[in-house]
Amino acid sequence: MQKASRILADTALRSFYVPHPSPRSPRPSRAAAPPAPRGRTFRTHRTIFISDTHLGTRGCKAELLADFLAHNECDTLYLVGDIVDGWQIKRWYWSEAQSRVVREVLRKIDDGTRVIYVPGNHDEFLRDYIGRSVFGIDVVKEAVHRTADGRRLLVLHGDQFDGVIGCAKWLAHVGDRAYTLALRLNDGLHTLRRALGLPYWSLSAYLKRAVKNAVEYVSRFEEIVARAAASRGVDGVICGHIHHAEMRRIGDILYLNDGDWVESCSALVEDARGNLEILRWATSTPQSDPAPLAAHGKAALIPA
Ligand SMILES: [Mn+2]
Repeated sequence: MQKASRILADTALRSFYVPHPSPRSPRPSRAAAPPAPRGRTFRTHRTIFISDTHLGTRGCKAELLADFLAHNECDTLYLVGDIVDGWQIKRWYWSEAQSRVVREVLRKIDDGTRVIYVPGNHDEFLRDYIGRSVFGIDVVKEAVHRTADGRRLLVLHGDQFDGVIGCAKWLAHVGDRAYTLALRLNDGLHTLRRALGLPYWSLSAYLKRAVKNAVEYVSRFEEIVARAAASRGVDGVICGHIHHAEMRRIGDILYLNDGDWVESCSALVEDARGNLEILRWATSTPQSDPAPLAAHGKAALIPA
């Protein structure tokens, strides 16, 4: 089931990734980037936040990530945890595209970008290096980012709240995509079970419960993180961990999640004036207005 949904997701992503010649090549030193997908342009941001890239696993959408890094420059790059997946060391997977991701980050450092790394749970081995600079990357436990318009945003990965959420994290990974697939499989499964003389069992009902639980997990995570930020007296919080990009106001706190590079291929960017925006690199639909998201963002996840 998980494999099937991954194949489906991969296929969906590939269909968006149409190789297209780059409109221009601004720097000769740029690492060998793949051709830009249709409509991609080079952009410069004040700050880029990415997390949950899970380098070292097959799940990492390294092609898209390297392409994103090649087309988006910034003064400061925050790596908000789960960048390298140390949990997969026994099933380590590395590809040319993943090397390209590393080269793009190092190239940014050479070009003057400050890189700040806030380790997560999958790369907790890097917590031994907190307070140090490793390959020109500053490793910190957490950070307070000040936006161009003066807001103070707490930057942390988010795994520190796992213990208090109270429902299983893996359920959060059963997304609506899996549910859509399940609806299609359900009919076939029903026919098969009937032919075998087995009673009716609804795969979609099973997954609907799982998805409902996932939605509950996500909103509880968001509320707990926002509450922690409020107690710290900051204006907002930027995190990752749950692979669910979001920008919404929770009470007085601006909650921002930069998403992931396993499923959604999303990043959070800040421009020179302090405007924040979620970029979705696979589909290229920017999300910059927090208001409508709060209204129907998660409700759409719950199947009727
Ligand atoms: Mn994590």
